[in-house]
Amino acid sequence: MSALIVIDVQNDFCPGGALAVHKGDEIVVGINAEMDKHDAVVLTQDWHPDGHSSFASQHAGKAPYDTVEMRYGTQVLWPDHCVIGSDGAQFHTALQTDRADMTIRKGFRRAIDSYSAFFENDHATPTGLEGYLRTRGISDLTLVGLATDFCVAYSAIDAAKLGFHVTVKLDLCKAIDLNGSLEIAKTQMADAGVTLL
Ligand code: VGL
Ligand code: ZN
Repeated sequence: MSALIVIDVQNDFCPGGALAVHKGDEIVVGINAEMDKHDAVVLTQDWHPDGHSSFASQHAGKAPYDTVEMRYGTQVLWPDHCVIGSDGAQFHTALQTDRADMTIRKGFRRAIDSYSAFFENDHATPTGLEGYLRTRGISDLTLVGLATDFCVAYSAIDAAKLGFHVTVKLDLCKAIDLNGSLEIAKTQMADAGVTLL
């Protein structure tokens, strides 16, 4: 059984959004077409409360894309994005959300970010997605969405570590690419046993 995991195809990650990924909207048609090739479709939604600790606006003297040391490790600081209930947090209007069996939200605890669909950035607090997939008998995952080098990569690596067979369709992803982060993410995914297509 296979699932398509669609990572964070939300307005704020598309052109015109608060944390726009270059050409982020261009993958939507291809993602819709991919949905029918899988037994299950899961959407993830970045979902931050106002004043989330990953927002640069919450750290005096810091700017977006600076880093800070959190209790759980180094955290990149972002522009305010995907605030709960905002337009930016909604899925891109062309995404076929009706086809989704479930939507999993992440990043809703103020003190900790969650790039991965499986664990928060402490690599320990589960989102519950693993249980959902296992109880449905799903062993094969295809990941697509935004952004390749953050939420897609973190999710893919965690999924591989959990024992799922994981493929990332790079043509259905777009990257932020901060200081070479795309190349690093690709190497880390490959090292974790993720198939990159
Ligand atoms: C993401 C940065 C902050 C992502 C989410 O979806 O890749 N990146 N929040
Ligand atoms: Zn976020």
